[in-house]
Amino acid sequence: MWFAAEGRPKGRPTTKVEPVTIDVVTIFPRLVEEALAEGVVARARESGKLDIRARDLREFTDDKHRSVDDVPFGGGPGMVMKPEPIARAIEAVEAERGQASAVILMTPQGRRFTQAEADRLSRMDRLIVICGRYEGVDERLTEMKVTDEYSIGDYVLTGGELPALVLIDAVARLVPGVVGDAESVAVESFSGGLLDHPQYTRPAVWRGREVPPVLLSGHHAEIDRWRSEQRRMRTLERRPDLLTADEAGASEWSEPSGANSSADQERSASVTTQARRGAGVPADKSKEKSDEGD
Ligand code: 4FV
Repeated sequence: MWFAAEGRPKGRPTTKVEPVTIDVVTIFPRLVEEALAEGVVARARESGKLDIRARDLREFTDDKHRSVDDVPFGGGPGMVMKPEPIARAIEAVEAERGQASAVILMTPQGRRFTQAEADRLSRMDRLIVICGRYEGVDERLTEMKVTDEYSIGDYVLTGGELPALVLIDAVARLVPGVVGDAESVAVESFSGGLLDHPQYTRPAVWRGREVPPVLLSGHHAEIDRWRSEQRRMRTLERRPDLLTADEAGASEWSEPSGANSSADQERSASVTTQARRGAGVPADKSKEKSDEGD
């Protein structure tokens, strides 16, 4: 249930009456509990903004070996997680908490988990997260019960617990009131689709290395300008895939007055060309110095 205080800008309500509930179905409940026992997420659990519980999958088995996996039909290496224990775990959680807003399976076959997805999930009331192990989960369970399959990256882990913890951490910090200063959640990497600007703190000179003077200038407009240029340049350089074609195209933003050294100008020119290539924008011949140097 959301409760938006009068007069607050539309958009993200500031307070939530009931806690966001997240139930994690796993064969290693202690691993999950340990990881959620420190820091911002632990404090949010104590303050009742988050109600996160690890559910031991073996409690939902009915054979004396409490088995959660079996051999794959069609043969092949490894084991597959049985559908019934997972289905019973989900149904038990929903009987206790009400129907889930989303039943999430962490798997390399899922769509890539992103900040936008974290934002979407953080607006929901009840999440159930299934942690796969072995070769994965029986497909019939996924078809019957799972609403969202997410991958945290194109590599294979030994289990879905760490991906589940990544998702929980990314979602939890977006729940209103979990991170003290909402401002820091509002402006950060990927919010606005760009990488973050470089950060500096005291001392102003560290081992002979200075902080960019603009940051010590007190000119907030100049500082904001420098930071947004840094965000754009870094994104062009490191993650042109994050930029839409015209953003990469429009990267020939006019040089800020003085904030950037000639080195920066040089870099941005070459960066622009690279990025245009990265973002699949045909190279602008006139700009490019041909290799023949004519
Ligand atoms: C994974 C990933 C991942 C695959 C086999 C668990 C493991 C085992 N999950 N993003 N990458 N899962 O590697 O989400 O079942």
